[in-house]
Order: sequence, then structure tokens, then C-alpha cells
Amino acid sequence: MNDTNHIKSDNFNVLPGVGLQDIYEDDLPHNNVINILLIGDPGVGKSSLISRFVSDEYNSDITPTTASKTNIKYVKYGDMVYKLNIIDTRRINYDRYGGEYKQIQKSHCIVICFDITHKPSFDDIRKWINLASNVGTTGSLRIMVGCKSDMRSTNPENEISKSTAQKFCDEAYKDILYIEASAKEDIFVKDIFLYSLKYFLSNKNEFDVLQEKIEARSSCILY
Ligand SMILES: Nc1nc2c(ncn2[C@@H]2O[C@H](COP(=O)(O)OP(=O)(O)OP(=O)(O)O)[C@@H](O)[C@H]2O)c(=O)[nH]1
Ligand SMILES: [Mg+2]
Repeated sequence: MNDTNHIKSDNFNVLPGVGLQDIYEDDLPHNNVINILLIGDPGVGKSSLISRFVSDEYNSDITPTTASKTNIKYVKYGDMVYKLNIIDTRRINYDRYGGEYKQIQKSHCIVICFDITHKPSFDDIRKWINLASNVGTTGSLRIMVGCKSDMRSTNPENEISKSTAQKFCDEAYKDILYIEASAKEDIFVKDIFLYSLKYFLSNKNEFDVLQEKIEARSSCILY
């Protein structure tokens, strides 16, 4: 995908003054709740993407995430306010992933991250995609994000080129959108969440059905 394919964010106004944890569902009247989950190998940059989007901050000394956490962001789009539940997952390798299945099932959008400068994280991406596909509810959106795009060309031997990642999606996962982003330089971070919101809106009827399925599944699965 070239850059012109990204959705324009002209109408995307982030509400000023809305912070992180101390916002509760009733604080702002909103039209819909959208659950967005980030998964991927340890250290690929999941939390940094969230921090950049939610609070416009980037910290190179960020600590590994030890427990899953829901970050709340209200966004205004058109005349409506939407609540985004952005779920950061704890630092864990794919093989030990468990217990978060419920979060995957409840997600409208699953953002599957790898680090473009760290080939092993791309080698694992198929496992994460399959997890999202197998556990996620049909109809949820999957976006693959190549993180740390500002580091392109700094370590060519260990790098995943944009064309390799794009080809991977085109050939194996046609319905997955690929975006390269940098939390550090704030490149295409907002696009990930804007795209999720737009997808949600354009599939709202399907998502109402999806919601019923999610609730039905949640009530009959033990964790
Ligand atoms: N250059 C650069 N470094 C980044 C970027 N995003 C994250 N990093 C660095 O990569 C490291 C890991 O970032 P995190 O955001 O903690 O990654 P994570 O996937 O949440 O990691 P875990 O919680 O440990 O699984 C940190 O040192 C970040 O500063 C980016 O866009 N550019
Ligand atoms: Mg983290």
C-alpha cells in the first residue's frame, strides 16, 4: 500500500483535555464503544504506539508491560463522540500467550505489531495473525503494523522491507491492511486508530450482530 491509500484525517478531531485512566464510561456521552487490541512479540512497540496516540507522548525508556491495560480515548468524528478502548497486552511470547483470549474475542479491531528492524518479530507475525483469526470473532478488523519506521535502513541485515511486508499481506492475508508507523516520529499512528473507527462505522450493522455473538460466546466460555 502506498501512502496515498491512507485515510485522510481531516475530520478527525481528538477531544482536548481527555486523559488516560481516570476517565470512566459515563464521563462523556458517546455514541459507540470500539475495542481495539494490540498484540505482537515483546518489545515491538505496542505500548509506544498507544502512548503516542492516547497522550501524544513518546518515552524511549518505556518499561515492559507487565499486565494488560485498557487505555481510554474519546474521539470526535463528525458530530459524534466515540469511546476507544485501546487494550495493551503484557510482555509475552506467542507460545505463552493465554488468558487474553477473551480480549481478542471482544475486539472490533486487532492490531498485530512487529518491529521492522527485528526480523524474528516478523517471523512470528503469522502466529499472531492466526491467533487473531482463530480466536477473534468473524468480522473483526485486523491491521498489521510494522513499528519503528523511523529506524528504516539503520540495520539492513535484520530489517523487513516495506515491500516484503506488503507482499506477505497481499499473498497470504488479503483482507489485512498493512501500515508502517513510528511512535517516535508520530508517523501514521493516528491512521491506525482512524482506520479502525472508520471500519467500525462502515460495518456498524454487522458489528451490532457481532456484539451479540461476542456476548453469547463470552457467556459460554470459561477462563
Ligand atoms: N526508534 C523507535 N523506537 C521505538 C518506537 N516505538 C518503540 N520504540 C522503542 O522500542 C522499545 C520497546 O517499546 P515498547 O513500546 O515498550 O514495546 P512493547 O511492544 O510495548 O514491549 P513489551 O511491553 O515489553 O512487550 C522501547 O525502547 C521504545 O522506546 C519507534 O517508533 N521508534
Ligand atoms: Mg508494552
